[in-house]
Amino acid sequence: MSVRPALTLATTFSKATDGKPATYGLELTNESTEAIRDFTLCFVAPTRVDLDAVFDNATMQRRSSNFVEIAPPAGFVLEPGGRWKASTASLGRDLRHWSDGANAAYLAFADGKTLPVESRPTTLTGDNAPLKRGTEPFPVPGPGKSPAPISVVPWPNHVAIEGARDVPAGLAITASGEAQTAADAFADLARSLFPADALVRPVEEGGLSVTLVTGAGQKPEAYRIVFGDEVTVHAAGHAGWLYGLVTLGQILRGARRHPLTFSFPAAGEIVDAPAFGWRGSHLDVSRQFYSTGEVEQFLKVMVWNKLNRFHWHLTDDEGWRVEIDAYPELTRVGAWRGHGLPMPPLFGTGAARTGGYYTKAAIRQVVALAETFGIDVVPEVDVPGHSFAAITALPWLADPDETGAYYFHDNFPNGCLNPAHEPVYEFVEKVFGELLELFPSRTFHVGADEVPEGAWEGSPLARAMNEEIGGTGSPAKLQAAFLKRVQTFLTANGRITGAWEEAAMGGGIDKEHAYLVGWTTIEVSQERAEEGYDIVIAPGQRYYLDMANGAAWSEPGASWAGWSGPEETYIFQPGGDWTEEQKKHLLGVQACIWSEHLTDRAIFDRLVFPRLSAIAETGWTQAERKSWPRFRAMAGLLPNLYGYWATE
Ligand code: TNX
Repeated sequence: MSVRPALTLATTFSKATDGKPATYGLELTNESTEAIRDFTLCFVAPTRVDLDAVFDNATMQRRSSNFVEIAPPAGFVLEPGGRWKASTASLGRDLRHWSDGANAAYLAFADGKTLPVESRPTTLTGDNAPLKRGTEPFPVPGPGKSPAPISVVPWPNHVAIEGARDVPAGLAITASGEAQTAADAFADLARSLFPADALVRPVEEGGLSVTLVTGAGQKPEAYRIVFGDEVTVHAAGHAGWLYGLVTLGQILRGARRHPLTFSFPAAGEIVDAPAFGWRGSHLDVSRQFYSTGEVEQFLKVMVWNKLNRFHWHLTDDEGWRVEIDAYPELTRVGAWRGHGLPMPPLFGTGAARTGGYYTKAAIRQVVALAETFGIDVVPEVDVPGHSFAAITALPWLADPDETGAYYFHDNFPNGCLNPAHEPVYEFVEKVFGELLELFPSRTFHVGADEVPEGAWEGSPLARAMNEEIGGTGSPAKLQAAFLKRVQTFLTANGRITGAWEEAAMGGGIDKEHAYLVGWTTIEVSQERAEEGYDIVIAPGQRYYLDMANGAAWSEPGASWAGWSGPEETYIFQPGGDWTEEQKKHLLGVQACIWSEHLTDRAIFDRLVFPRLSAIAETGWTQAERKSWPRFRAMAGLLPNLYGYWATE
C-alpha cells in the first residue's frame, strides 16, 4: 500500500526580468510530525540544471543527466510544518511548459534510506491557467453541420456514395479462406477498442450482412466497398480487407453515435488505396517503459488509423528494453532505474526501482499480433550514440584507456559505442543476431543519431583510427566507418538498414540497402532524398509528438522544435515542392513519440491524440483531398490510448 507522502516539493520558474536571470525555485514542505535532518533532496526534471550549477541556499551534490541531488546548508533541520527554499539560475535553457519542471522527488539519507516526496507540477510565476492533461476533445458538429456525410479517418481517396439507409446495429461479416483471418482481426480490433459498441454482431442481432470478396488486380492495401441491401468489401488480401472493414466500422460508429450528423450510405462505393506505403509511428520505450499490453493496445489504435509501420525504439541512454541471451546484464542493469542503482531515477521516476523490459516471448507475441493487423514492426537499437545504458551494463564496451568526458543531448558522459574498439562489433553482431530472429521485418533500424562533437577524442584507439581513415576533428567519419560495418552485417542477413538522417554524414552508408528517417527539418530530408537516400518524413517541428500542442505554459510537452497543434500537424504536407526524382525516394511519413516528457499517461494522451491521426491522414489521403475542417469534425470519434480526456 502506498501512503501519500507527508513531504511535498513545489517548484516555480520565473522568467528573466531586468537585471535578474531566469530562476528555478524549489520549496520543500514537511507536513509530517517529525523533524528531518541530514538529508539530501533528489529530483528529476526534463530541464537540466548545469553540470556546475550553483544553488542559493543549497549545494549540488550530484548531477547525472536529468537527475539532481542537492543538500541544504550544514546543520539544517526541516521542522514539522517547516519549509526549505532553494533556487538556481544555472539552467541550460528556459522552462517553457509545466512538464519541463521537476516531476519526481525524494529525500535520501547517508544509510541508503529514502523518503518519498510528492512533487507538484511546476508553476510559472504569474500564470494561473489550469494545466492541461488528457486528449483535447473535438466536439462532433451538430445536425446538418458536418462537412462530410460519413465519418472516416483517414479520409478515403474516392468516395461515390448515395443516400442514407437506416443505420444498422452492427456488421455481420461473412468470409472464407484467407479473408476469414482479416474478419477475425477486425473483430478482435473492434472488441478491444470499443467493447460495448459490439460493432461486429450476427444478423440475428441486427447485424448488416457484409461479405469479403477477392478483388483481382488490387494493390495489397487497397479495398473497394460496394453499398446496397448488403455490403461487399473487395480486396486482394489481408490488409485490404482489414482496412475496408475499418472504414465500415468507422462509418457505422459515427452514424450510430451521431445519427443526425453522419449517415450510413444506402448505395454507391468507396474505392481506396494509400498515398504512401510507409505510414508509421515510432515509440520510445526507453525513457518511459510501456508494457507489452500497452504496446499491443497502441498497435490497435494504429490500425484503426491505417498505420502500418511500428518503429520500436528499444534502447537509448536511459534504458535497455529487450532481453538478449548473450548479455543478461543489459536488462539486469540497463532496464531499471532507481535510487542507488547504476541507472539513476529519471523522467518521472523517484527512488523506487522502476522500469522493465520485453522478454523474447513478449516480443514474439507483439510481432505476431502486429502481423494480424498488417503492421510491420521495425526494431531500433540505437548505436553508436545513445548507448549509456548498454555501456553502464557492459563497461568493457568502452576503450579502457579513454580519458576525459564528452556529453550531449541526454547529458550522460561518454555514452557512445567506440568504432575503434573491436569488442563493440562482437557485441553489435550478437545483439543484432538475436534480434533478427525475433523480427521478420525487412528493415532494421540502427539509430545513428546525435553522436556529439568531441565523441571518442579521449580514446587512443579512436584517435589512431581517425588518423588512418583521414578523419577530421569531427566524429562523422568514425561513425560512418562503424555504420558501414554494421550495415554490411545486416545486408548479408538480407535486411535494409534504417537509420536517422545523420547516417548520411561522414561519407554515409550504402543507399541501395538503406532508408533514413528525416527529423531535424524537412529541408534536410529533401537534401537526403536528393542525395539518393530513401526517406521517411518525421520533422520534429510537426511530427514529433513530444512537442507541446501550443505555446502556453499550461500545455505539457517539449519545445526544442517549437510547438504544433493538431491543425499545424495536419496541414503540413511533405514533398509538395520536391522534384519527381526526389519524390521517388519519399517512402512516407511517421509520427515519433519520444517519451522524456511523457511522465504520466494523461500527458501521453494529450500529446499523441489526435495528432497521430492527423499524420495518419497525411500518409493515406492524397494531398488534394485533405481537409482540416473535415478532419476536425471527425477527430472526436477517434480513440486515444489511456482514456484521459481534457475536461477544461
Ligand atoms: C532528439 S530525434 C532525439 C531523441 C530525443 C528527441 C526529443 C532523434 C533521432 N534524437 O533522442 O528523444 O530529440 O524530441
